[in-house]
Amino acid sequence: SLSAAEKAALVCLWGKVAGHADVFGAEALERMFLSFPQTKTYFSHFNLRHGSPDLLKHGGKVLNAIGYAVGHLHDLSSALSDLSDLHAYQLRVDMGNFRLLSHSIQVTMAVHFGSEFTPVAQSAWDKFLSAVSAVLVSKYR
Ligand code: ZNH
Repeated sequence: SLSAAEKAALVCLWGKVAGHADVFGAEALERMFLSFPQTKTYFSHFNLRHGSPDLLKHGGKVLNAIGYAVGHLHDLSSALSDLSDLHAYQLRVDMGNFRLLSHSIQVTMAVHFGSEFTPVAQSAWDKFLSAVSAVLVSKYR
């Protein structure tokens, strides 16, 4: 689980992302699609070009869900229960892809926050995004 310093790092950096969730989310998605092209197969109905409204809208949804999770660290499984149903029963995204998105989100933060994205902050985000991903795949069978 997360130390007090790690929780503080999550809350602090989320505070800086919050007003720009769509832009951060779109950048994370774009990085994921470019580095791991197989992830594009789930989004054949989207326009994936740089700056497209589809990317901004979906990026905002994904990052705002992550922000919601930052506010519910003590109870991630119930906070993310509906999203977990969606990913397990409807979307059936291959589990391996969650690591790829988590990585892309961390690279996006590193680029925007530079030295503020300290080793402690990065490891906190890495653990937290793994925990979020674990909930989202918890109903797979
Ligand atoms: Zn997911 C959707 C989140 C991962 C794919 N997602 C979604 C949404 C959200 C999310 C919020 C929306 C919902 C509604 O609308 O209701 N995701 C999320 C998160 C994560 C994820 C948080 C992690 C962390 N996903 C993922 C991955 C993938 C995906 C990895 C692949 C690659 N999603 C998806 C899809 C969708 C979603 C496909 C649907 C879209 C549309 O719109 O169509």
